[in-house]
Amino acid sequence: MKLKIYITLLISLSALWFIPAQAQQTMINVYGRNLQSLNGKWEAVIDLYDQGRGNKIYLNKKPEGKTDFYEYSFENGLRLNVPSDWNSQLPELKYYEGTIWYARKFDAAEEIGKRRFLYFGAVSSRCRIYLNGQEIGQHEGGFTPFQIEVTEQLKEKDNFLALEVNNTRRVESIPAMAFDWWNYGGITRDVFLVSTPAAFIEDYFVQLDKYKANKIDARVQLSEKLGNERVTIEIPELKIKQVLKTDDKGRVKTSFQANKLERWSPASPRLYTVIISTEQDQVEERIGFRNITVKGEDIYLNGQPVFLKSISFHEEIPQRMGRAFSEADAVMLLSEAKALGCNMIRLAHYPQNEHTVRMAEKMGFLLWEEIPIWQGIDFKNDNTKAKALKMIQEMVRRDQNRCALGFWGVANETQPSAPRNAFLKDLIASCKEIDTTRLIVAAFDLVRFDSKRQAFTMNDPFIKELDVVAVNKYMGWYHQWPVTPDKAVWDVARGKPLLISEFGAEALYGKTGEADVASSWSEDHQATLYKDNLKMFKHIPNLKGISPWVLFDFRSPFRLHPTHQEGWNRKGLVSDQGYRKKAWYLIREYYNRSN
Ligand code: GCB
Repeated sequence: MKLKIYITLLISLSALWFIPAQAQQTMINVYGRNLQSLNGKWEAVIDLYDQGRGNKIYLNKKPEGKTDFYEYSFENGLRLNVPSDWNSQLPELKYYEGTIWYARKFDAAEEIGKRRFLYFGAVSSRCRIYLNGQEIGQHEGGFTPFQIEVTEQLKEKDNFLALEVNNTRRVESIPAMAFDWWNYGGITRDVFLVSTPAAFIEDYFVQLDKYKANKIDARVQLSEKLGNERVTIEIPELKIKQVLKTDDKGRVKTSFQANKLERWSPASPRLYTVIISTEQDQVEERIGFRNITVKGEDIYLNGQPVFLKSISFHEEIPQRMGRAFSEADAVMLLSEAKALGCNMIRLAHYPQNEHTVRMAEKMGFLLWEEIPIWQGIDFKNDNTKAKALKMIQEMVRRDQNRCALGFWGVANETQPSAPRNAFLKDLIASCKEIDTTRLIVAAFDLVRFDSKRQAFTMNDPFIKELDVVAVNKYMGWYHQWPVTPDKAVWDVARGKPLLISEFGAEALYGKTGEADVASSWSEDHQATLYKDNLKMFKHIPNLKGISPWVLFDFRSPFRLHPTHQEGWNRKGLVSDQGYRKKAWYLIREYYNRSN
């Protein structure tokens, strides 16, 4: 009997050994931890026909005997920067869609009693991770972070870390087969080796109560289910110190008064140092506090109705023709939005890197963050849904303490159907498992002109699930004016706040032309179209914000015109070279006026 148990145990243990771990739940605030950066130059091998895995390239073997040979080597070949996309690093990788192997060696000084994790800010769009010859994890989704514990596998010297990275578009992926931005591949965000105590502070949420101006809600979760552990939450500038004991699940939950609190707002982006500690661990970061709510057709920030002067950008530096990844990149993108007079950014169309989110908060922008449920998603596929539910949790978890985040976006331009409705409802539920304080929004492209009623209307039953309704409406570009802009009556999503989440037109910087001819691709036409749209906005009774599309020209294989587009979406208010177009000045004036 005993022998049988022993054998069963042995079999199940050996089975476990061969199953690669899925990436685990990520720890909160990785930038506040004890880190070793693994950024820098990595070796790389292009593997268009996916031969590397079969060849066990991740073993990184070298011939020893006279008859040995290996049809690969990571040495003396291609070297790629991490973080960065691969497309911008080599002309032949510009359009590359497939697999590239990345590898690097690193030492990791022994830290007795500590746990070690590999943390990836994002790898686009799926990967398998191998450490010292073993597959240790997989991840799918090119815009959210993941981590893998490597305490057992790590050596003091000469660790060999390899990643099999693939960016092939797939029907069942998110996004799916076609999308209006560049399909950048690679290890596009920071990579760290993180060191923590055995039981560490895995997760915490410290934010203002949704409705109260000075009541802070906090919860902390330890990595282990340890009861009766002391957890301290401190906000020294507010003279707050809460000492609590964990329950038997390793959690604490509390609310406390913060009477002298100055709330965060775009005009005054006040942040406080918050320190969470246990006997073994301590994490700190700057956190802000604000209330964001909806009442009727209004959005309230700190109890005051607010008009959202937003803009969108992709995670791309146009001049570099590559992904944005650093704090300096974040400053460049956000400074242009600041100059425009914005109080909000719609991060298009996926969670962008943490540098951007944190810098936006510091500089005073509200944020709308969304996962890339962008047209063409296979809503009937349960696997796709599982990926979406995980992805939204990865996004919400990472940014749950950023008070700048006011809006979780669940979809962009989806068409009503029972499977879509069920999918998006589950997505909202998945988001709310973590955070119920932000406003839920989705962008639709379903506004039509009803000629009988002589009004713009929209029919999508899903809007009842949302706090804020957003519409992308390209009047004068994809849609012709049925009436003059000053006569355009809107009856869309009445009873709820409405945002125009996209409008605009393409213009090639420096091109002059007829202001009423779309195919002039001129700044003059773009400017006229902006003027017309701004006129129309006056007649949208529940309009609570606008977000022109888009701040910068961005690269997109959608855009086929050989001279005016050249693989660029030219709807930017700022050109690919960083020059402001005429329409930029119109929006700046509009934003400066509408205080
Ligand atoms: C849209 C999409 C956006 C596109 C834009 C365009 O409606 O949401 O991702 O880039 O239109 O330029 O066509």
